[in-house]
Amino acid sequence: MKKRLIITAVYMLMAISLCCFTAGCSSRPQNTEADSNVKEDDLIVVGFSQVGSESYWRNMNTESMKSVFTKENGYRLIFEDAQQKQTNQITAIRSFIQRDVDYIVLAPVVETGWDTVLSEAREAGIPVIIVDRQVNVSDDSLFRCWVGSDFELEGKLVCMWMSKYFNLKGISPEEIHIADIQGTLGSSAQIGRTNGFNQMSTLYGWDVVDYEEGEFTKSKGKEAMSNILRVHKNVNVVYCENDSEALGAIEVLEASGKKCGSDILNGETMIVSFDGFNKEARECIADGRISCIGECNPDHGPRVESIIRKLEAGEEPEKYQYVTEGIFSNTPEIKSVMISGQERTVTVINDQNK
Ligand code: GZL
Repeated sequence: MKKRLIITAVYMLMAISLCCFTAGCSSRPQNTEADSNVKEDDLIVVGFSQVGSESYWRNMNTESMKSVFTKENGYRLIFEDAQQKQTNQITAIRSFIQRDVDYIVLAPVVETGWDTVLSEAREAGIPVIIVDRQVNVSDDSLFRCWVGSDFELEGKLVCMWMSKYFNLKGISPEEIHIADIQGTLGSSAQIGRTNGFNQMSTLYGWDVVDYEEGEFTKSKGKEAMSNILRVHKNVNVVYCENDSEALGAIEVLEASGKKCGSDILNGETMIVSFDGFNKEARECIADGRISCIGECNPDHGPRVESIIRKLEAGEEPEKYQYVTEGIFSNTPEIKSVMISGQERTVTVINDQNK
């Protein structure tokens, strides 16, 4: 009898704990199939087509997007790296359409060639947000809005800084022999920075000795610098359209026995650049090998997320949203630069804040 009672008690205890477990009495949160479906259904699905991973800037930009579009923030991010090929971006957008994402975010490698695939997204009723570089389309209703940099202004600001520096040091325009290592041809960043450079170098009367394509990469920047040095022995300023190119140019110049710095009247070669968040490039500012960097801010994740929040709330975001950016240099005497009525402060980079 006693044995049966014990067995009965054991069975009852087992029954109670089984009941408790299935009814969610356990301390562990229940993560049933149904719960996870509900959570997945609640997430906003964002398809992001990224240019590639060609530069330190691009990787920071990717990190910024990934750090915002997380499950904790209510998103499921589908990330596609295009390795700097537009065909890969078009394929990615079509896959986003097939998967019926809620939003498509595109960082376009170049400005043209987007009308057809963006029309397909519009037909599918999927809003498109353009980030960083711009698209040149026949109908700007093909995207809801764009957020990024004013690349032509970036170029003008860096050239204005150079002009102020040359005046400060008594260097006449005739003594300037400058080359432009361009970014990916046809990208907004290249188009804008080259346009700014062309307008200001003409205005100041600088001798532009060469243009070489650097594709925003260090390796192509090295190739471009070698090509320039082979033909133009008098080049004494190199305008690099991003930091990765500048680091490549410095490597080649130093290997050829040249010294990179601002003292061009004593044979140094001045390097200016764009981006400003690459640790190596900031060290080059602190040690004088890079004289000036036009800021190009990669932190677009929060900006794009704020746009999506507005769209989710039924609001219409501003069509073109420009990021305000400054200048980095190692010359404390130049505190700001003014262009087309816009003043930008110069942040001096040194060993303490590099
Ligand atoms: C600019 C961005 C450019 C960066 C480069 O917003 O498109 O592309 O300046 C990057 O570093 O490769």
